[in-house]
Amino acid sequence: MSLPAINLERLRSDLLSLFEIGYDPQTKGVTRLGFTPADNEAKQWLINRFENEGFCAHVDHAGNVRGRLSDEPVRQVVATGSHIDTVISGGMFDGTLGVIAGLEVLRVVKENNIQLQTPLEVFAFAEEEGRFGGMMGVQALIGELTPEWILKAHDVNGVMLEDELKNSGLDPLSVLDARVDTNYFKSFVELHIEQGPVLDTVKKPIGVVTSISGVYKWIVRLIGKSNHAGTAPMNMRSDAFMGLANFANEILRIIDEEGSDKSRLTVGKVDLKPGHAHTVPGEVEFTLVGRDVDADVMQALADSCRKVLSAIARKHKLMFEFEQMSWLDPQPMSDNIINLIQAEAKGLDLPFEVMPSGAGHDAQHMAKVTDTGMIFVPSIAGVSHAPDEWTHWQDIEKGANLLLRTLLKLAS
Ligand code: HGY
Ligand code: MN
Ligand code: MN
Ligand code: MN
Repeated sequence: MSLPAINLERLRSDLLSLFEIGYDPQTKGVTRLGFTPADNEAKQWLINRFENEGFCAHVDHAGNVRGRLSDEPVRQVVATGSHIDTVISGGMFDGTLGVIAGLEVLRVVKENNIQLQTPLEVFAFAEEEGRFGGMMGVQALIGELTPEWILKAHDVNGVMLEDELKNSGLDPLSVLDARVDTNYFKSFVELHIEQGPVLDTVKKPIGVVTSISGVYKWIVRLIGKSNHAGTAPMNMRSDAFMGLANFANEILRIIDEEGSDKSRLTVGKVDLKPGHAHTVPGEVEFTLVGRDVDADVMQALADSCRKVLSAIARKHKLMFEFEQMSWLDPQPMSDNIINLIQAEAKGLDLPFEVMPSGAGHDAQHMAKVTDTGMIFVPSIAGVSHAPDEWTHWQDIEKGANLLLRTLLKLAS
């Protein structure tokens, strides 16, 4: 009997439709920040898709969308999925591929009337991109959130998580009720684009992920003195921009001396205040995101950034402060899932690369509570978090079929 396979046309059609929600024809990118109207619209679209297929779906107290074949009570599930929230002006596949592939797996199970020992559940985890710091949806499921964090969390523009939850029809104080029992998850496998250049370089269609990079996110403030751009002598300024510029020039040295080839330091958003051409900026607020696959290296990077920023503040007569929005440790994947994915890839005659993930993923949290693995498909030229993020459809088909085979093995 031939083994069931995914239907690429259905997968493609769902990905293209979902891409329209939050799509900007100017930038050709999609923006669905966690708990914004576009994100909520995408969640409703997903629930409708599950229900149109005769499946059951709901949004839990933390804003995760969860879909299963039926709503009969279950003690344990084999889970899959990813996220449908995006960065600003993101691409078509980051997160959405894992969710839509999970929906397609449910369709294949139903149309082939496959009987499973353990039910499958597909998750679109809420707020994976860390608008408010961390990965809130999956962290709520595994019990990592506190009421204090929920009530104080805000985004880089000062928008409170609490308000966005209410605007999304969720009760901030019920978010913790999303927590599931520790043995609810039998295992979890996430299909995701690599978002980096490795698979495209080695020309292999599949990545088998061994570990996921850690990531910390700071909001840094350098506070000096606004002053007249014409009269203030250069040596009498407390110019916040010059402090940032000085730090920017130190980033590569910090990585050289404290980091590894997997280390990353990124300043993604900068706010100069007051922001007038004729005024020396008295304040700069910027995001600083540090990453590495090794926890000690990540800590060394953070310590060095703090030291360098303190020295720069003294040199430029500035005040330095920072807020740590999140610190997510690097996380190894489970050996048994890594081995299973490799075995199934061999069974499908798919060449694969065993590799770490430079990007963060929901799987790095799921791995704390259950056997977890990730399957990568190539990102062309390694581009992601940008409109020209792209993956060949035939690679998507290979990755989705490998996910199908792996989940069927885990659930049978
Ligand atoms: O930024 C990341 O690594 C992930 O996409 N949240
Ligand atoms: Mn992302
Ligand atoms: Mn992602
Ligand atoms: Mn991610």
